[in-house]
Amino acid sequence: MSGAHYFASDVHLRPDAPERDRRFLAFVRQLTADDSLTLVGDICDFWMGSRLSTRDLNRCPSLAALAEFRRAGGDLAVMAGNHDLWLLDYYERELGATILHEPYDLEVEGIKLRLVHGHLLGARRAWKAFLESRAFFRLFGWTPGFLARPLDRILAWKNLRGLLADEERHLKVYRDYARSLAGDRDLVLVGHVHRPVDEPFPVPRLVVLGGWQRGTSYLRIDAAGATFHVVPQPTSPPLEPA
Ligand SMILES: [Mn+2]
Repeated sequence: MSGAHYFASDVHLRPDAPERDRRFLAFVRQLTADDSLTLVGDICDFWMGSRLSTRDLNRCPSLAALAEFRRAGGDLAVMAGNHDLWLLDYYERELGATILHEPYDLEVEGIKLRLVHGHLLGARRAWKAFLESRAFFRLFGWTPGFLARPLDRILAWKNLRGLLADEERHLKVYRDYARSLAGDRDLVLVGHVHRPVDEPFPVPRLVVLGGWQRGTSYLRIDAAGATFHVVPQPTSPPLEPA
């Protein structure tokens, strides 16, 4: 019997967000060895990759559950986002994940999919591109904790100020991108923007997987088709930038 194929992105695991980790853990634990899970970027927040050791990462319950899912025979594939680009070696070596490079095309149950994280499609600001450089990654990793935490907050605040405009700008780019694939792809699957979106028309269908800060969202494909699941949290924590 063949299982289902699941897609999620932008969980943004971080040590100071244990509730997010618990929800992702519950999601990973309900998968069976017949299932496939494809993670479309930013499963870990920048903080995880730049400041935690491999041993610390392996202690994260939901990351350990991903490794367990893989060991049990589940199929795990990971695409990098702008936050976890530097964790690809970790995902491959410690979790046993297959690394996907964007844009990535696959066909599941007869549905032709295009996968991209979304930050490279042309809507991001130059200062954010610097934050994704190896130089900034190293710098942030070396910054003492008493400076790194306020810096992390300032960057989050600077991101938040333009959040809605930023989301709209990205969504417009995503829609144009999806339209450009008409006739070639059936479903364009994107992350990065933390708002879950499912626009079946015009074809191809555009699904923005959405962040896990304020809810749980994932796409599930089985023989019956592709279903987008969104479960908002009853209490909403503050918005967080992509
Ligand atoms: Mn992102």
